[in-house]
Amino acid sequence: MNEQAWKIVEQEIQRTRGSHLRELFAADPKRAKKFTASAAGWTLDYSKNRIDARLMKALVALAEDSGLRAGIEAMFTGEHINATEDRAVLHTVLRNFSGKPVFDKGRDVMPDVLEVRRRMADFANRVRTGEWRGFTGKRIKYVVNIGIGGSDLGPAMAYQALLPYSKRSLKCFFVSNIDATHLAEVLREVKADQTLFIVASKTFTTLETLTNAVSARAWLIGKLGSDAAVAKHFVAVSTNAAEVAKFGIDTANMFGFWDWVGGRYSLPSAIGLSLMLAIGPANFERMLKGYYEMDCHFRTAPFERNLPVLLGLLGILYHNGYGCESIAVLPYDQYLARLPAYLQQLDMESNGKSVDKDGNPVACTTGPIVWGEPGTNGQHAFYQLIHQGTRMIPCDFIGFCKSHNPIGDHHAKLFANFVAQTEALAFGKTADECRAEGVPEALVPHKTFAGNRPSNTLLADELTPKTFGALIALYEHKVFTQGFLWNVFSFDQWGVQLGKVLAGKVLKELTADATPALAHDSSTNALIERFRKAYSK
Ligand code: G6Q
Repeated sequence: MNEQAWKIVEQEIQRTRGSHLRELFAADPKRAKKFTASAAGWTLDYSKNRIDARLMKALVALAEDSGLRAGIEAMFTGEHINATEDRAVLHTVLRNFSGKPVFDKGRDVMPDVLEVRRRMADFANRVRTGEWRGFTGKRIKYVVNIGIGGSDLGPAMAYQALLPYSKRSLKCFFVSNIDATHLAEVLREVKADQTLFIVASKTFTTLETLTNAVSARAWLIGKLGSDAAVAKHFVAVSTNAAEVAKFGIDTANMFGFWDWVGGRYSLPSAIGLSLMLAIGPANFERMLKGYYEMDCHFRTAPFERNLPVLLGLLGILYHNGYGCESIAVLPYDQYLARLPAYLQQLDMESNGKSVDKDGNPVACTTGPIVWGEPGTNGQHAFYQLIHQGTRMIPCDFIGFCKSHNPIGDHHAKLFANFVAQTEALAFGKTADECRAEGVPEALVPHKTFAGNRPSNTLLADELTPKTFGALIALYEHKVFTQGFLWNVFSFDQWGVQLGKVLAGKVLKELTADATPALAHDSSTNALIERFRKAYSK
């Protein structure tokens, strides 16, 4: 971070540290209006944060003086900002509706992007209309996406989020874990002659995905009695045509993407094929347009009104200014139940870095711990700690004015909880208020709420493909903003790569016929020996 600008932020934090949100709201009736900004169907009310105008100005100056504007342009224009892999970071072109070219290594990438999307739409339409049939001539009723990490979390989360827009006669499942239970339980739910498997893997070398895909293929052939069935029941999404062909999937049934799409940013690419099958190409495009609207906003809006930049700066305020280690994401919408898990990967894999772009240890902590559950469930579980625990946990509350399921007064009750929680966190309850309610003196300390606990409220009219796309782009760019200010490389993931090779050696030792000479520590050796004994029985 720009040291000079950060010093000023710190001074402003010192100045405002003693203020309570109760006083800040009382002093300024226009506070909510002052600290609200909107874009792409979303309104961000950030007034219930420990901020005032001067502190916000200092934060915005931090972004400006750190060169964020140029950083954003570098990403959108295809500079190789993923330097450790020497790659561009161009997930934004997957939803570029400007009609303008975008270049990587001197080549316009837009024609390829549009061509893959056209092929995806064509395929999705054929499956959805029943033109594409299974090996025995039956319509496809089940789609099983086999992938993990970035090739799973996005489509799985989005399928659930956009269920109201999906074709209900087509059911999607997502298999990721190498634990055979995951695959086995899904296979119990589907019928081989009506199932389409999508093997989704950027590299097409990931152990979990290939193991699951091989087992799924054996199951299918076993059920349908012919190797020829694979052509009608397996398609692939990958950047690696050679490995796809080696696996036995005709590359005519492969949907490609490119090394400049990071796994956790790949939902709008062909990795979203299962989602497109479910919601149809038109809704998929509406989702992309939501992403695009937020992209344009991020690229052009002044920082003081720029939603991703504001979210990023407020996160930095708490993370680096107040030492908060985690943030809670609390969607008040059951359809967004998997959003916290998705954002966990997006944020923690991108900014969980401890060296800066020059390879030196970072000067400040990076990457918050992201967690959460949908409201109101979380209220009956972990909110206690947020309200009265010893830690400060900034929260993002996400909600909608309208419900897809307007049954009775459910939605008003949900919304009442959504709003009331942010109010209670901000204002708390004083000891005097407790006494006025007749709380016995001995219980007053237990029933007092300090308040002054920060939250953002993100509100849209309705969860639609468009507002959904805009929401995901908002968080992508928030993560970009923070990674840029922390001066870390947000688009590599060497820790994940490490995991991909670690298990290989142990696997050989677990399954070797002859007892291997084990040279690990005594704990690891004992665990391997115990497994070998049980495995050989
Ligand atoms: C995402 C990560 C990681 C990746 C998975 C799956 O940004 O790189 O989660 O998506 O490891 O990788 P493949 O798609 O190559 O199978």
